[in-house]
Amino acid sequence: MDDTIVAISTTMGVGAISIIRLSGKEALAIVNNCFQGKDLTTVKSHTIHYGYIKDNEELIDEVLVSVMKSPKTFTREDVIEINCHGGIIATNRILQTMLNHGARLAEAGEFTKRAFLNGRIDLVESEAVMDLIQSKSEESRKLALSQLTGKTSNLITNFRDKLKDLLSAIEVNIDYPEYYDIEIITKEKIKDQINVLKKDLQRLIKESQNSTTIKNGIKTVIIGKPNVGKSSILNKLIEQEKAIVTDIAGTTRDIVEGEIYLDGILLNIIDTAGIRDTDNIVEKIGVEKSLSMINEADLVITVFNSNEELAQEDKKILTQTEQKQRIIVLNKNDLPKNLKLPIDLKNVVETNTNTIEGINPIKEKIKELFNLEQLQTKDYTYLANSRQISLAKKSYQNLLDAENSIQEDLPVDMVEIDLKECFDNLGQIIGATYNEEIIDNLFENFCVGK
Ligand SMILES: Nc1nc2c(ncn2[C@@H]2O[C@H](COP(=O)(O)OP(=O)(O)OP(=O)(O)O)[C@@H](O)[C@H]2O)c(=O)[nH]1
Ligand SMILES: [Mg+2]
Repeated sequence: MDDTIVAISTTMGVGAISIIRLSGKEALAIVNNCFQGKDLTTVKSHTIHYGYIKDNEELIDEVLVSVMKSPKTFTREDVIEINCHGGIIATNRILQTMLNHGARLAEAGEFTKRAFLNGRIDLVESEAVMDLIQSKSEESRKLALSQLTGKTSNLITNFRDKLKDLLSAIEVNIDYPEYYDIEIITKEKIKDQINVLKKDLQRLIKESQNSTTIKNGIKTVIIGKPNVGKSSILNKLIEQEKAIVTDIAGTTRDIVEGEIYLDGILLNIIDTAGIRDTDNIVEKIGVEKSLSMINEADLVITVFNSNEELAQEDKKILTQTEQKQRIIVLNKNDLPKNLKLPIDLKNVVETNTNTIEGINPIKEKIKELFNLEQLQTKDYTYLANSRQISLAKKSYQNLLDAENSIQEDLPVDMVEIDLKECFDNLGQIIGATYNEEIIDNLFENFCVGK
C-alpha cells in the first residue's frame, strides 16, 4: 500500500467530463509535476484548482484538480481527482502521463480496498459501495445505502458486544471462582443469554433472504400447454405487445423476455414455448428450453385453460413445478369451466387475461407471495449477500453448539470455545477479522477506479 495508484473513475466513452483519480503518498507530487497552474503542494486540503495537465512541455487538457489530503478522504490517503474533458483520447493521455510520473495503475476495487484496510469503512460497507453502483431498482439502492450508512454493521457489532460481555463473565468465573463478590454466572444464565442471541440472529438470517429479492429481482417463468394464454400474460404484465399472440397452438417457439417493477422490485419475466409432445424439431427444442427454465426460476406461473379438461401435459407441469414457488393460473374463466384440478393446490388464481384487468389478480398474488408491500416498509437492516448470510448461519450454528454443550453438561470452557467461534464468524462479516485471500477475491469483483 506504499505506492500511489491511479485509475479512470468514470465510464470510458465520450461524455462531458471524465475523472482520473489518484491515491497515495505521492499523489500530490505526481499531479503537481504535470500541472500548469498554482503550486498544488501549497494549497489547502479539500480545494479545487483550475489549470492544465501537461506531459513534459506538451499541454494535454484543460482541467480542474481536487486536492484532498489525508486523512479525511475516501481511502484515508492523499487523494487527487483530475476533472478533464470527457473524451477517450484526452482521458487516456492524462492517465498515461500519471503512470509515466510514477503512479501505478490501480487494480479493480483497489481504492475501496484501501478504504477498508485503512479502517475508513468495514467490509459490509465496502460491499455496499459496489451494490450501490450496481443497483437496478429503487429498492436495491435503498438496501445498499442502508448498509453503507452502517446500519447492518452496527447490528453485527451489537451482537458481538453482547457476546463479548457474556464471554468475559464466563472467563471471570473460570479464572476467579473463589471471589464471591463477582456475580456467579450459572449455566442457566448462559443458556438464557444464548437464547436471546439465537432468536435475534435467526430473525436476521430469515429477513436477509429478502435482500436477494431486492437486489436480484424475481426471475419469473411462465409455463403451460400451448394456447393457454402464456404470451397474453407476459404482454399484459409488461403492458406491451412483445410476444406474438394467436389462437394457433405452438405460436411461441423460443423464450421471450420482459421486465417490470412491482412495488420497486424488479420482475424478470420469461414467456416460454407451450409444453407438448411434438415431432417438429424447432418446437421440440423450444419445449426442452421451457422445461429447463423451471430450475432457474424464483417464481413459476403455471397456466391452465379452465375451459379444457386436465391433460397429460398439465399433470406433468404440475409435478415438475411442485417444489417451486408457484402461482397456478386458471385462465380463460370467461368460458365455461371444464377443468378439475387436484383439490389441495395452493395459490390458485382464476382470471381472464384477454382483458387488461385480468392481470391484476396475478400481480396481487406475486406481491402476496414475496411480501412486497411489507418489504417496502422495512428499514433494510439485512445482510446483503451470500458471503454475509453464510457467515451468519455459521454463527448461528456456533450458538446451537454452545447450547448443546450446556445441555450435555460439558465443562464451561467448551461452551466458551463455541461462543468465541461465533464472535469470530460475526467479525468476519464486517471484516473485523479477515483472511487476505478472501479480501483479495472480494475486491477483484469491483470495477476499476472504485
Ligand atoms: N377466451 C379467452 N381467450 C384467451 C384468454 N387469454 C388468452 N386467450 C386467447 O388464447 C389464444 C392463445 O393465447 P396465447 O397468449 O398466444 O397463448 P400461449 O399460451 O402463449 O400459446 P403458445 O405460444 O402457443 O404456447 C389467443 O387467441 C388469446 O387471445 C382468456 O382469458 N380468455
Ligand atoms: Mg405464446
